[in-house]
Amino acid sequence: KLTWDAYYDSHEIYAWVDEITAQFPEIITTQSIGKSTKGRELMLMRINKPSDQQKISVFLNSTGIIAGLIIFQQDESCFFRDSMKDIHAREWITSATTTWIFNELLTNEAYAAELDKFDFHYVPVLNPDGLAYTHNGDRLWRKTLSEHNSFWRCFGVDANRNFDKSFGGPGASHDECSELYHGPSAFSEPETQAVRDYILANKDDIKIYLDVHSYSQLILLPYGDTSEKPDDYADLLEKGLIMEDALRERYETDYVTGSVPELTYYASGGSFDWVKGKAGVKYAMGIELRDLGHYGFLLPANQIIPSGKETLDGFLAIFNAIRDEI
Ligand code: 0X9
Ligand code: ZN
Repeated sequence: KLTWDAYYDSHEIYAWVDEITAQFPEIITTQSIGKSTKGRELMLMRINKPSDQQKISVFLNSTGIIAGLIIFQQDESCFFRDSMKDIHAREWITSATTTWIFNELLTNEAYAAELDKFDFHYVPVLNPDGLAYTHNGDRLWRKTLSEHNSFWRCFGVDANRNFDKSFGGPGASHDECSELYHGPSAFSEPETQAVRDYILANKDDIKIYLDVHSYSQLILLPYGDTSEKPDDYADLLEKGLIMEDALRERYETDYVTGSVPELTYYASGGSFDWVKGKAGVKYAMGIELRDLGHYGFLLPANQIIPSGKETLDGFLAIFNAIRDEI
């Protein structure tokens, strides 16, 4: 039973998925979109209220476009290079925040109308192997747990350098011992293959792709592999700023919106770069959750619910703004 006053491993998160799916069988379906290197399930929740489907198909017929379909990709194993100076931990706040958000959307009557408007495709844990390893091995682990060279001692690939957009370009490492190792080839990891295949099968429906990370309180816009911006960057920036404002309202938590190199560093082979640049999903972006580095990855669990509340505010603001536009 998740209580959001502690951080959990994937088997506990999946137990919550099963429980809430049993509680709302008419709204939620789950499916496996693949298996991790170590054989863990890569689970996707579809949160799609039947009445919504009616309503959405009307929108589809009248405007040509359906209400937003949203994917949250969880990359459980990332950290900023400059955070090496801090006490390190993992991006545990990402799954904690998004599970809280979906629990709230489903169980708090105040959000019933919001559920009518969106068809969510939600991956609670994209890197369950890495997450398990942060709980029982190396708390600082960022990568997957795949082994690509039996002659060498290092393992794991940075899943967020493994997508096929400028694969092996700036901000990724050829060194398999690096935290930023891009892998032997694009989509070498079962975790990134699962996202690729699901997106390619659903790209005409998916209007928003949101990649959730921590930390730094940033709304990251494409691209990460180049300082060139997409032609429609102004649209993404406008929506990002709407999310930024909504995130600030409740607790005055400051988020900053901008392109990846403007706000951080070059990062090639990133998931939302591929989703926008190759799969053609217009609103593909990322968010780095709390905090600004005081606790960093060791964010106390008593911040999970506040993070959930403000992030839900931000998500609803941007999803509705994009839906209104469509
Ligand atoms: O470096 C990353 O993968 C992300 N930051 S993190 O500290 N969570 O590791 C930023 C990724 C930027 N996204 C893309 N280039 N698509
Ligand atoms: Zn990350």
